[in-house]
Amino acid sequence: MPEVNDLNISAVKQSFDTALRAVSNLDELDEIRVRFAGKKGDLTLLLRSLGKLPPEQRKQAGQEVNKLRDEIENRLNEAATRLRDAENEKQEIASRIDVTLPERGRTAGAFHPVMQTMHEIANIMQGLGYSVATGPEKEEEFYNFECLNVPPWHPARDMQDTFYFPDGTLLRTHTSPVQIRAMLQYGAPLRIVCPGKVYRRDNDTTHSPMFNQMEGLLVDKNVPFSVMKGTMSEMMNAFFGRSLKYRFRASYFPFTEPSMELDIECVECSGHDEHCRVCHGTGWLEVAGMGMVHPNVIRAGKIDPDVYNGFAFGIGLDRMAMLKYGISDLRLLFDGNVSYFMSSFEGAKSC
Ligand code: 2NM
Repeated sequence: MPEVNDLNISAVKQSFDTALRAVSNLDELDEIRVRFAGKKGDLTLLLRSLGKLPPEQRKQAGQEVNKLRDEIENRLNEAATRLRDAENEKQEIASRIDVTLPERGRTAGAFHPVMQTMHEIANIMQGLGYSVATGPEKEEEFYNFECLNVPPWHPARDMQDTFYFPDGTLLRTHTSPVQIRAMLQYGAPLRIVCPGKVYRRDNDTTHSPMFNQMEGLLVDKNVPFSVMKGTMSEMMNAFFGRSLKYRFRASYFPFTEPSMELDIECVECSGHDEHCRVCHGTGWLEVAGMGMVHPNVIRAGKIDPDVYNGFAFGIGLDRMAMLKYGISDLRLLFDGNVSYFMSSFEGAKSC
């Protein structure tokens, strides 16, 4: 049984001092409060044992224990305030936004290969003085066929080839109607390219019911055939980034006379691979149709065909994108499955 005397009081004071100095958080402080100021704590024991002192010592010892109790309580409260402030500050610092951190990386979006191709060719043609013109995808038979010298009995007008609406309008089968509209709106001379979506009733491994076209039209006085050939070859050279071999073949379109088709050397094998998957061993790729614009078409554009002539061309942007970017299957351009493109990460682990 400890006796209440100077030694015991100062022993409690000393162990409180030591304990308080070691405290680093509020939980530890609570333990100390229980140990010293709690119901069964050291101070209570001291107070209880006062009764066992001889009466002449009791008063002084009582005063000292009370003094110690006040001191312990004050210092516990002080420590609580200090620790609470420290913890608040720690939390506040942890939740602070560090504006000096570098920004998180962000992956940039990318153009679809067909749109990339569309922009590349439009830019090339703008370099040759052409403007870009656009028009409606839902068209009138008049602009899509009539003005283009396609007679009503022509098989291209057939329900089998064209999407018609019940009211007789249709989804344009080419962007040529935009060129008629441009001739009517701007007259001659004229240099335009018309990129955009076109629609045909076709759906197999090499044909999509919607595809992208770029047509071009130049109307001026005394436009020679050679300008058409030079324009087409320069355009292809610029697009593929090298000087290619060309082959112009006689062809037929209702809206041009004479008409040609353009073959370029195979961009995959240059004619050196008899098993080439792109040219199938022919060495040539059919890339464009063109011709000198038919006088009836010039006239439909309200331009005098005795004063003005010109040439026009059409190219399929989807096929151009596939050739330039090595895309082997047309369907890859139109479905949302990107796994084909992800396979270009060499050695990537598939999980
Ligand atoms: C082609 C082939 C040949 C063409 C004709 C016209 C217009 F409207 F000026 F008469 N635009 N595009 C044309 C000519 C298109 O695509 C294979």
